[in-house]
Amino acid sequence: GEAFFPCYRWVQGDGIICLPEGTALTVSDDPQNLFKTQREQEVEARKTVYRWGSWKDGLILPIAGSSRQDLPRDQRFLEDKDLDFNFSLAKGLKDLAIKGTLELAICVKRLEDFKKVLVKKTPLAARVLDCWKDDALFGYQFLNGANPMLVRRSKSLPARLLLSPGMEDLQTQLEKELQAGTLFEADFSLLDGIKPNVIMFQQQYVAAPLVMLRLQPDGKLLPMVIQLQPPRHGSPPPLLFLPSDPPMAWLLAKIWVRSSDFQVHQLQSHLLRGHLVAEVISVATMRSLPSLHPIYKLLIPHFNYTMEINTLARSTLVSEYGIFDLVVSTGSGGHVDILQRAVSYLTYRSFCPPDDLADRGLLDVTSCLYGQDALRLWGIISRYVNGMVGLFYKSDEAVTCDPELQVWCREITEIGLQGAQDRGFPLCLESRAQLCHFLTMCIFTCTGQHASAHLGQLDWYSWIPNGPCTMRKPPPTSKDVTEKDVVDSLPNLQQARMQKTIVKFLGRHQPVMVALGQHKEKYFSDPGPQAVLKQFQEELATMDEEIEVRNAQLDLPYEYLQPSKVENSVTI
Ligand code: OYP
Ligand code: FE2
Repeated sequence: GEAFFPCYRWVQGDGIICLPEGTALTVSDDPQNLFKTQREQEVEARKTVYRWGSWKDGLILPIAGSSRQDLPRDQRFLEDKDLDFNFSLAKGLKDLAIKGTLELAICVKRLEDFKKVLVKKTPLAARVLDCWKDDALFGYQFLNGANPMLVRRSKSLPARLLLSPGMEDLQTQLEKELQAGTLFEADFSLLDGIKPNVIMFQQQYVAAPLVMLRLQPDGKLLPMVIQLQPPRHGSPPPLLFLPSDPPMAWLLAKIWVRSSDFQVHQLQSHLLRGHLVAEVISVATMRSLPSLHPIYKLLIPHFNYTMEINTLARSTLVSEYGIFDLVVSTGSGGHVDILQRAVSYLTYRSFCPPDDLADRGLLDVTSCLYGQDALRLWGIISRYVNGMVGLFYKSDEAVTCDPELQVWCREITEIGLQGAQDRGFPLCLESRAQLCHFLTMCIFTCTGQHASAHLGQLDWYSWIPNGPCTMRKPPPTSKDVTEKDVVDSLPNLQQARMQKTIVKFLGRHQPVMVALGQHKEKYFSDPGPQAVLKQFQEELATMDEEIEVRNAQLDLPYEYLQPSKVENSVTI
């Protein structure tokens, strides 16, 4: 979108001179304070237009306003985006209504019947349909699927994993992998105790599984055991499911994990860590930096449309009677509890892939393509940011002495993120290096972080049993499981259709899209910053080509951090 830039002017002789729009100045670049008042006025005016709102207690802050009409004019979708969004959504809902009435007679009796609600397939979605029962594809998704944010290398056997007598073999295998450093875990404890939804008078169910996996020398991650619920005091230890169990029992356990991953992925990784954190950075920047500021000019392309898409999500997706309440097992309040719990895991390190992957023991896992690509993209963004910061800050003191920059940083950490200094976020920036790290995190969050959580939806959730939005039976308490038990546990036809409609809508090709670093607006008129941007674009192009080549040689391509597919901001 076109950002609004007021004219900065000053009096010279008897004329008034206007600064060219693309001029970037920090406060100390203006020792005569020619623009001091204008800067202050612009920020004051912005603070009245961009006000923090509150959606739910205990969450990070959104922009004020409950509908898209309440948003500042500069933040609204332009006509092309608006038409595409409304039209695609209307078409999806219309198809849903028509099919819903034409096919009333259809019922789902076999797992195969879910093919009746299949989206036009991507190549990867076709593979999911063929191989979704394979343990290898189940394990693969933790590294390179829709949600690569949960799995971590085990440092010890998780306390919740109670191995009853008779499980000595498993115990030995787990310990062997642990010793070898090849034991991994995906723990969904975030969902423990979450109140499940009731949909059309029918109770839905939520579990909080733990999956232990082993990494093979060939890079495959394979499940060893699934525990669907944490142990309860006074109850017998929860059943453990094994690959050697009767196939339907093992399949149902894996489906429970996939449904849990759907919840954690959409709420924690996608909505909270992608959409809502990007919004905090956007609102804080609009509230604290004048348009003359170089960091404002650097960041502004990464905020386009974020406030409107998030306002839409709050008013239709996670609202009362919204999509979550209608068809998702954690809807009707549980989803808000999950978001609130997830806030305490918003650590600074977890937003910086070099730190996050180190903490999760994934740095040297070359089959984690998400991790490899995230590191590379982080590096490219970091060099871009370093180039820009180097042009405008000649010393660490220049950073510490930029009052606007310091207020901006504090606005993000303390206000927008509601006290994230307790989670390692900075309250002030003490050096150029700290500033660069923080800015890299900001840009990565608004681009790669969201892309890696958004772009997998169509591939992995088109086949409903691979990512069911709800479960209609409690987790199994015996290994005596039939196909009917599995089908009765999965979403019903209406729920499956709604999942298909929303996933198709969110995952469809975006006709109105600006790729990372490809914005056309010239926010800087000087050749210096323009050269730094050009270098950024060249590095992105190289990465893009190399991923293309790599993916052509792979059995399963990983595309979600390919620069030409990553949007320049969170817009969908
Ligand atoms: C906004 O039917 C957005 O009116 C998507 O969300 C869909 C709508 C409105 C239409 C709702 C309607 C944009 C942005 C976002 C996000 C993150 C969370 C995504 C969760 C997706 C859940 C899919 C649920 C399937 C059953
Ligand atoms: Fe998204």
